[in-house]
Amino acid sequence: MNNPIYLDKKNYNKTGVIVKPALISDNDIEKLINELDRFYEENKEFLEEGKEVNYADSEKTVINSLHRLENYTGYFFNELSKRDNIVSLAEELLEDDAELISIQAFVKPGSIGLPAPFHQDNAYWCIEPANGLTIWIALDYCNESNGMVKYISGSHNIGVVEHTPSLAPGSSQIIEDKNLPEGDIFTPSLSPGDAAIHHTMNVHGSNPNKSGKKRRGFLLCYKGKNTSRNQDLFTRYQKNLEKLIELRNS
Ligand SMILES: O=C(O)CCC(=O)C(=O)O
Repeated sequence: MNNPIYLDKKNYNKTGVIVKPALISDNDIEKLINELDRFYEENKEFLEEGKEVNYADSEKTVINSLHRLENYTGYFFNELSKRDNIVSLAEELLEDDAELISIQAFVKPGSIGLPAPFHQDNAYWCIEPANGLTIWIALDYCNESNGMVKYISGSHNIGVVEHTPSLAPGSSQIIEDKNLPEGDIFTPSLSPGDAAIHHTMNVHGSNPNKSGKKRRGFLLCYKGKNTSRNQDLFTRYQKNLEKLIELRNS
């Protein structure tokens, strides 16, 4: 493990989410944006809709989210996922060595950016014990007005919440309103380069972006080394995803 850095871990343990200002620089942001564009241009013909890319418009011209970027190499985002201060931050919160589980980008466009219904990430990751986290890095000013992620404080401590299959692009499993846990809803206001970090069991989601401003987030997801994937649950999730994509396209 790398040297731990100071962080209000007590608060993270209580709420399941914490903000780390200025995690990456302006230069990093510019590079990331350019590299996400390059990635899309180089791979767009082969990307699987529903699994690797989701569009905000029916003409499929405006990207809403990119997933499974960890399966590609040679981009700046691979380098960033290994950067010392970022891995140390993950390790301090995980209290374990950090292993990258996925790289994603929710690059919600202005006016037509899609919502992400409430969910727990571990409904998708299926890791046991549920020791994982997402570092959500702002590439724009992000707040309630442009659909920043909202987190239910303390919800990572209540166990698995029932998820329902959903046709929402990028969110194949959601928590219906009637099953939402109680707790204060926290929507951080981030400047470009700041990060919001949430526990894999934290219930979170985001509203549509109806503002005229972009709301782009770059996500690095890590799990503790001492966790393993529950293959039965993961296979079930993947099969459900296939069925939902078929339904969505029919
Ligand atoms: O960025 C968003 O709007 C959604 C992010 C999300 O669902 C996640 O971090 O798991």
